[in-house]
Amino acid sequence: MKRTAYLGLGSNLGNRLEYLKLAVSNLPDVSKVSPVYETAPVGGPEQGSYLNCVVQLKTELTGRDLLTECQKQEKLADRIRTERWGPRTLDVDLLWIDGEVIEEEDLTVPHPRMKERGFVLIPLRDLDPTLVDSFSDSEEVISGAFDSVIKFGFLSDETPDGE
Ligand code: A4P
Ligand code: MG
Repeated sequence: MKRTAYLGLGSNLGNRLEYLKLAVSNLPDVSKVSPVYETAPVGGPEQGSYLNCVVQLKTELTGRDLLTECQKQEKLADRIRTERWGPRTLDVDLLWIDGEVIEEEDLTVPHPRMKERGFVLIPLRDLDPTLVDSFSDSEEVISGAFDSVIKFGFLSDETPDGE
């Protein structure tokens, strides 16, 4: 049975937009892609701003399969892991799978920090406002991120109707 899943993508090194595009074109079962936002870095050392977006999948893949897909895209982007929350060519996080909770040593779903982060909630809300409204405090997080999460553009050349 196909379920809805959301992945969060971020890049703050090199050609940031190209890294996001490449990942979206290689990910399986993509059904929708949010606009791209330029976002101030949260946590970690002093580093450049990120481009972030969220991707919706309609997929039969398990959470474990999806984590493997996320890590495959990071490898393709030549990501080198230095320090936690440090700069990266590509970070792909598994945010959410409809109806599923996973608590394993190397995989937590829903993503443990997603509900505190404007750079996740704002693009996720573009794709699924009902889901984001169901999180307590999401309005406060989103209004607090007003200055630090700025619409940058779209990954494809087509803009959605009304934009
Ligand atoms: N892991 C556990 N659960 C998950 C999950 N749901 N999705 C494990 C993905 N990975 C998950 O991740 C560390 C380990 O988390 C993995 O081995 C995986 O098994 P990592 O990608 O190697 O390291 P990281 O990304 O530096 O750490 P972490 O804790 O995932 O960081 P976050 O919370 O993802 O934050 N600021 C802006 N503006 N935009 C950003 O995108 N990203 C971060 C990273 C910090 N600041 C940012 C941004
Ligand atoms: Mg990560």
